[in-house]
Amino acid sequence: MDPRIKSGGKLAFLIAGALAAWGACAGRSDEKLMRCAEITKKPATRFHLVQPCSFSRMVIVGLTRAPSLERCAVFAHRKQGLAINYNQAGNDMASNCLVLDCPEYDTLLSLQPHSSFDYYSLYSRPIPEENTTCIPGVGMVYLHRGKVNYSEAEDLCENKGGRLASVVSESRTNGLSRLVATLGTQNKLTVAYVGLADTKVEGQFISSKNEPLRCFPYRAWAPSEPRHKKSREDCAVIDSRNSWRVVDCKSKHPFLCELTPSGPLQDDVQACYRLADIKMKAMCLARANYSEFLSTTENPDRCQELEAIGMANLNRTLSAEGSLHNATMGTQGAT
Ligand SMILES: [Ca+2]
Repeated sequence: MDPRIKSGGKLAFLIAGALAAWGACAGRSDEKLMRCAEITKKPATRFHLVQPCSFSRMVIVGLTRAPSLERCAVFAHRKQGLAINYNQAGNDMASNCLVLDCPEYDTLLSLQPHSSFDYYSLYSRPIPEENTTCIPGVGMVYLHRGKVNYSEAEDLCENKGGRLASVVSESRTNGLSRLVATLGTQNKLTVAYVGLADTKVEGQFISSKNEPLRCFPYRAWAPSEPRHKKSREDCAVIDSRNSWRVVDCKSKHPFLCELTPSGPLQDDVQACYRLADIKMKAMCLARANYSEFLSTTENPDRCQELEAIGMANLNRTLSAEGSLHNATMGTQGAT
């Protein structure tokens, strides 16, 4: 989470005012605007164990031999993968780190049982939403087809567990634009709100993650954009032809919401450890997708043991019933 500038203190108020005067504070809220160096240094998002003893058939975009899950995760981030099949006990020669372009997201039912691989994803919580799609290398994106104004779009997106989609690279812009194209017919230009606005300081565009656009080299403004004819033309839409445009923030459009990669809250895990019964504890941790317990890789028979107590199918069963979703959606907040 970005640190917030407290609104209560007079000193903080003066600092915030000074920052605004320098043209450095132009976010939607009072959240601190990120510096370019902070953006490049942001820690990579964690991969979470979603299903032990399972192998995903999503498209492999990279494979390597990795001595640890952490090294596999570093490799996966380099390949812009969103999920991993990982075999910690793999033999010395074979690739044991398979990077996937997208996570399993409709259900977990397309996972195959496997005696040595575990399936990890950046998105540990089930994503049941019908209008959510994977953009390979970018992330999970929810397209809201109903028309709302920009601030309604921000709120609805936040309620979905995300932020208005970032457009700061070519792969993002083109992937999002393809989704926008599904809103209309081939010859009709369609648009949707994305996370880019210059609400506070004219001409200084900020992403929904409080990242200044000037920190990124990529631009996709349509010809004669960004326009500033009216005072409220501060909010960006992406069109179905790979371009960004500025519109009146009160105008109503569909929007694109990028779901935040998610993991268990620390509190969930701590609550699980307070349970005395070993099976209850394992089930609790499986619900929280806590990897260290289930990925006890020193034990070569762990998959058979998990199968025997029904653990290997637990998430799958719960997910199919929708109860895992209910159990985990109450724990908002990403790691
Ligand atoms: Ca403007």
